[in-house]
Amino acid sequence: MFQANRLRKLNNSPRTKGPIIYWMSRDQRVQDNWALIAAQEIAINDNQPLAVIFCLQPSFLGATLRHYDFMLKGLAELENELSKYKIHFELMLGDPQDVIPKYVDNNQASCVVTDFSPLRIGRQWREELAEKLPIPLYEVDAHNIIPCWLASDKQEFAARTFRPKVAKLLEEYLVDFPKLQTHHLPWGKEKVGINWEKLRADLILDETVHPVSWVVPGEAAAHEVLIDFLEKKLLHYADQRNDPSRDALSNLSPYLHFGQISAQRVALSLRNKRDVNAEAFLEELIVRRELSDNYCYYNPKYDQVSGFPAWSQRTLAKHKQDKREYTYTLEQFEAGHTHDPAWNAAQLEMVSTGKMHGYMRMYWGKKILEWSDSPEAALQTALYLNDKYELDGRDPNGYVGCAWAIGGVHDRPWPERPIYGTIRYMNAAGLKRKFNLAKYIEAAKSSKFSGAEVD
Ligand code: FAD
Ligand code: FO1
Repeated sequence: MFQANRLRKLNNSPRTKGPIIYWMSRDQRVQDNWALIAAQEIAINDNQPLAVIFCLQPSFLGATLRHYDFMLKGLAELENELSKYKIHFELMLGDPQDVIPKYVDNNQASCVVTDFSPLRIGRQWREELAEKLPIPLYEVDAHNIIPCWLASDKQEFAARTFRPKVAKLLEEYLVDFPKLQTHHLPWGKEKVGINWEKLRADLILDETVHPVSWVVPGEAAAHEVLIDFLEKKLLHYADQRNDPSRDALSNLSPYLHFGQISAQRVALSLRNKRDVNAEAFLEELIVRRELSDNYCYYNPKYDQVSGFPAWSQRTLAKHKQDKREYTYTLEQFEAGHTHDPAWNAAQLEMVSTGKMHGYMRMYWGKKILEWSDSPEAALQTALYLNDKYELDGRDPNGYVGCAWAIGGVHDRPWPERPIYGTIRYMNAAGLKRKFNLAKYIEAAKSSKFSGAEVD
C-alpha cells in the first residue's frame, strides 16, 4: 500500500475522471519509485490508463555530454522496462510548465503526479505548472526515505540536530515497496517511438566533457553496483572509506543523483547488517544525504555565501583581506595547474573519471577557498567545476558539500587561522598521515584511474 502522507497536493484544482500522468524528473527509475507507485494506485482505483512522461531540457544547469549520455541511456532502458509493465512512456522536449498542460489537454488527463526536488529550478517548474493545470498536481518525495517536508519543518544546524528526527521517523518510512503492477489498461493512443540517437541533435551541450566507461548507466547496472558493494566492499567501509588510494566506496552517487536507484532500496538491502560498517554507510546514505535536501529545501540561498550560517559569514568577512600565498584563476584550477600535486591529482581524477573520491572532495573544496580572492569566488569556482565534471553534480549533496568545505555549513567553528577564520582547515600533511597519498597521486599521473574517458 502507498503511504498517503508521502504525497501532497500542490494546487486547488478539482479532480475529474480520466487518465493519470506521472511526470518523472528527479527519480528516473521503474522499481522502488514512490511517485510511480502512487500514480499507478490512483490509476487502478479510478480504472484509468497510466503514462509516464519526461520533459527533456535541451540544456540544464551546465550539464555536459557526460551527464546527458548517462541520463539518456538510463531513460532508454527505462522506456523498455516500463513497456514490460504495459505503461506508456513519452519523452518531450521543453519546459514542463509549457509541455505538460498541452499533453494533459490532448489526453483528457485527470491528475498529474510528480516527484520532489528541493532545488530552485525544480520548484519553479512545479509552482508554475501547479498554477497552470486545471487538474490536481500531486507531489511525492520519491528520493528521500522520509519525505523532506516531514523529516523536519526547518533548516537543521547539523547532522547532530537532524539525526534524532530521522531516527524517530525511520521505522514508519523505511518499509518495503509495494510491487509495480502490469497496468490493466492501455494508454490508448499509438506510441510514437523515441529516436534516442536523433534526440541528441536537439541538445545544446558542452561535448568536450566526455562520457566515461567505468560506470554503466541505468537501473539494472545500479543494482549490480549495489550488490558488488554489499559483497566486496561494505565489510571494510568504516575503516577504508576515507582512503582515496583504495576502491572502498559504493560508487552509487551517479545512480542516486539521477534517481536510477532508490536510496530506500539501498538502505533496505542492509536491513540485516547491523555492524560498524553498515552504521557508517547508513549515516552517509540516510542522515547526510537527506540533510542535504533539508538544507536546499529550507535555504533558498543554498548555493551562495549569503546562505552560510551567520558565524561563518562573519569569520569569512573578517579574513577576506588576508594575504593569500597562492591564488589561481578558474582556468588554472580547471587545468589542475596549482603548486599542489595532491589537489591537482584530485582535479584530474574528477575531470577524467567524473567522480572524485569523497575524502579528496573535502580537501579540494577547502584549498579552493584558500587559493581564491574571496569566499564568493571560491564557491563559484567549486560549484562550476563540481557541476561540470562530477557525474553526481547539480545535486543537493554537491551544494552542501561545497558549502561545508568553504562555509562550514553543518560544521562548527574551529580554532581561528588566516583566510579560513574559524572554518575547519585541512592540509596535505593531514592527507599523508591518513593514507598513501603518493599512491593516489601516482594513479592520477599515470592515468591509472579506472575511468579513462571514452569518445
Ligand atoms: P559512499 O561513501 O559510498 O556513500 C553512499 C551515498 O551516501 C552517496 O552516494 C551519497 O548519496 C551519500 N553520501 C556520502 N557522503 C555524503 C556526504 N558527505 N554528504 C551527503 N551525502 C553523502 N555528493 C554528490 O552526490 N554530488 C555532488 O556533487 C557532491 N559534491 C561534493 C562536493 C564536495 C566539496 C564535498 C565535500 C562533497 C560532495 N559530495 C557530493 C558528497 C560526497 O563526497 C559524495 O556523495 C560521495 O563521495 C559519493 O561517492 P559514493 O556514492 O561512492 O559514496
Ligand atoms: N530533469 C528533468 O526533468 N529534465 C531534464 O532534462 C534533466 C536534465 C538533467 C541533466 C543533468 C542532471 O544532473 C540532471 C538532470 N535532470 C533533469 C534531473 C534534475 O536534476 C532534477 O529533476 C532536479 O532535481 C531538478 O530540480
